[in-house]
Amino acid sequence: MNMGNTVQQDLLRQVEELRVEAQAALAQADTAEKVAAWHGEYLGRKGRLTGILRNLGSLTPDERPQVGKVANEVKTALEEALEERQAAIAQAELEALRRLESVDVTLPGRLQTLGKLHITTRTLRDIYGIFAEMGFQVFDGPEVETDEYNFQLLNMPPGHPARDMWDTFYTTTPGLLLRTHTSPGQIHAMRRYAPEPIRVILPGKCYRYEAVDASHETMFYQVEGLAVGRHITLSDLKGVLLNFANQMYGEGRVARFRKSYFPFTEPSVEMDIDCVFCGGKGCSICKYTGWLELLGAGMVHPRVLAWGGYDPGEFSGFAFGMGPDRIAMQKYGINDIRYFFSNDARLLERV
Ligand code: FA5
Repeated sequence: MNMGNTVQQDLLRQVEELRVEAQAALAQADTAEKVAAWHGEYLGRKGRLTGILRNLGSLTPDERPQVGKVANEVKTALEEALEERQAAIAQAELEALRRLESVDVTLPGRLQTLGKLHITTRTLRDIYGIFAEMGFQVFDGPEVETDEYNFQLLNMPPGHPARDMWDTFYTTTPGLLLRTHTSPGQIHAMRRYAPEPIRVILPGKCYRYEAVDASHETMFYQVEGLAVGRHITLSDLKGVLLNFANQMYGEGRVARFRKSYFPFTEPSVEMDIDCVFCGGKGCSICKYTGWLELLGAGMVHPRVLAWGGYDPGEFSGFAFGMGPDRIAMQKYGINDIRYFFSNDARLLERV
């Protein structure tokens, strides 16, 4: 064994030691930063493997290839190990991220708040259902009306004092206004179907120039009813409305009809039912009268029938108009109509 040989073996030993040490260190490097530092220390241009190979010059030309070969093998093996390590770290980082973002199925779920139909919408649907069974179809009329339909064709010519009861909001177009009631729909329906018999209900929004309080809004709903045919009498009106009250509020309702006045019906009545809260004994809801006001109604005025296209000598009809917001208030014990449009979802929980 000569000197060169000893140096050669020493270098081979150093390379082998480096391999073992580098592999152990790589196993400890658990982040991309530590792996990069590891690469710099062992395989970089100023790294330890390069440092060892700088001593190749002290070997004889015969000895160099063997050390060079072993060093290259170690370098390749370490580079492969590095790639594997990098891939493992990337995979682990991805897993950690996935765990962080994933759903923990053992956590209790968040309660979904389900929407509900508005109380007026529900009441309207109840009303449609009850009248559908009695053969009434739904007929839609416009919310923006002419003075002619809202007043004149309902027997209220310009200057008629009853117009004051139904004052409204006017558009900048003369003669065009927001309807104060659904009654103009009577004319639309009659003109559409005359001379056929009619049984319709006309639901929709109405507008009034009104002082707002617990039972009055400037925008509210009405449902109009209209039946036109031969031999229709006030008894038919009473029968239909009593049937409606029994279905809407429960069987056994007592109704009372008071004489009233509407320019478009003759005779005119107001219908009350016994208070659904106290059974007629008297309470704060019925203002201690035992009665709840339900709607206005009457026999269609002969002039209105004629303007609708029917011969009043041959045809007769009844009409009524009710306020579904007020009906909902009575039915569900809500004491202020302003809740209906105040956007407070707690109102919906009360039904
Ligand atoms: C009328 O509007 C008549 N057109 C009803 C009618 C139709 C009579 C057909 C005869 C034949 P009245 O102004 O009373 O009548 O209104 C009818 C219903 O609408 C009332 O009973 C009430 O329930 C509702 N209502 C009226 N004004 C308001 C308001 N400001 N806020 C909420 N509801 C209202």
